[in-house]
Amino acid sequence: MRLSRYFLPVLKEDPAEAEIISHRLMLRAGMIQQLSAGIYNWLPLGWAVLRKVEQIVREEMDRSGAIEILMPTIQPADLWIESGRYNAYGPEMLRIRDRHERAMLYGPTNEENVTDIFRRHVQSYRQLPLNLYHIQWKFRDEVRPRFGVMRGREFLMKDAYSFDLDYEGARRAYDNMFVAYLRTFRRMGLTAIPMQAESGPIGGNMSHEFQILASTGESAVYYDAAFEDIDLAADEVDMERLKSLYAAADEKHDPDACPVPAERLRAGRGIEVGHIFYFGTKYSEPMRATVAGPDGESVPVEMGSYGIGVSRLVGALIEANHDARGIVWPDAVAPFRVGIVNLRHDEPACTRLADDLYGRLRRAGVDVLLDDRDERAGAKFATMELIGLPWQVTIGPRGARAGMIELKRRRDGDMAELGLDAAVERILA
Ligand code: P5A
Repeated sequence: MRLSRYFLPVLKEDPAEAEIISHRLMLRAGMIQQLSAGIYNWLPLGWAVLRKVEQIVREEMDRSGAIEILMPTIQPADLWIESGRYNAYGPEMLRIRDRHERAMLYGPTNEENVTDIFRRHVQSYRQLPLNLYHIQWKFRDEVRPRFGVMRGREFLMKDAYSFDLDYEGARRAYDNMFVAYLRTFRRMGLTAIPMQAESGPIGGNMSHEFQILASTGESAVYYDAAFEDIDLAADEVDMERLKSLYAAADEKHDPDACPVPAERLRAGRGIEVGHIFYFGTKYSEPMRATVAGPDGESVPVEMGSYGIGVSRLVGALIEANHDARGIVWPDAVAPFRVGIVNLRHDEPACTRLADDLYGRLRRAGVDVLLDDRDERAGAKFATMELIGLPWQVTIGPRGARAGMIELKRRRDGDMAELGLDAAVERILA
């Protein structure tokens, strides 16, 4: 992409309304723009990151055996009356009437919707286990939307729903999602700490929150250092060990009763990016989602639901990856892998070299942003630092005449003067 043809409305000043760093940086880097409280436009750079995050979530869900569908954002109230949650959910739910005065709502979650799909199509235990997921916008009329996309009113969630014949099966489904979540966050370069949690309005009696570590996180967490090097590549992850590792939120952590030896206890700050629930027959019973078991007897199906805050993750990733000059994207979610700054677009040697490198990287399948604007060098560098692409290339008149460019790694500032071949090789490595 040529920056002269792109849409990147960066802000020079810190926006006054942003209280936390990720919100400030997302606004300044032209990633998002607020339309109404807690409701955001995703501009090209933000949308590019959101899509990358979404794709990693999707790939790990698919790998876990879950199957993607798409349920609508608008649901009929009837289903929620059937499950008994319509009144229980309260003012967080956006209630709507259509032209026929039928009660509708903008879905804050989809347990009822997916249970309805299930009961219409699945009758036998032989069709189990089943896990259906989608990635869809939700609306929750939060009392205090804040921190940008971290607590929005409209936000993108991945929500999966598992169906099993019995508790044992449901437990396996839960563990399977547990591991898929750790893999998902690790692929984004994040360390996620699973913690036992309250199940709130989703219900049930087994629930874990996944907190990713960031020094600016909302809540204090204490955890066993062993979380940092669990082998997630193995086909069979050791669930017993994984679940036995200690993790506790600030209010639950008791230094005197803590089972982890001091040298292995870590304290950090966390942001909740995922939440999983086992709730048995809470929805299947009132909604009559039953299957015939091996003995022919009809039983309500055992369920769980599993959420990841996809749009929240974009903010959380920035909280975990930034410095004084801007964002520092992990490779896996960077909107472009390389940014090229052509310092002198009026100098043929510079422009030729910039175009050459741009073309070669694109042909190799690399996303590149080329700053070909007629701007001061200082402004170009500031923009590149702010948007935090993993590799920065600077092309100036002196080097260009010798066919040399300067390659810098955003994360550690490591710098090298290289010819084109060597630069391309380093970037592709
Ligand atoms: C699980 C999937 C559920 O809704 N039903 C379907 C269950 N769980 S949850 O914990 O309420 O939400 C799942 C994740 O969504 C993110 N999230 C939000 N992100 C941005 N703004 C919000 N207002 C918001 N509310 C929830 C969180 O990451 C949460 O873990």
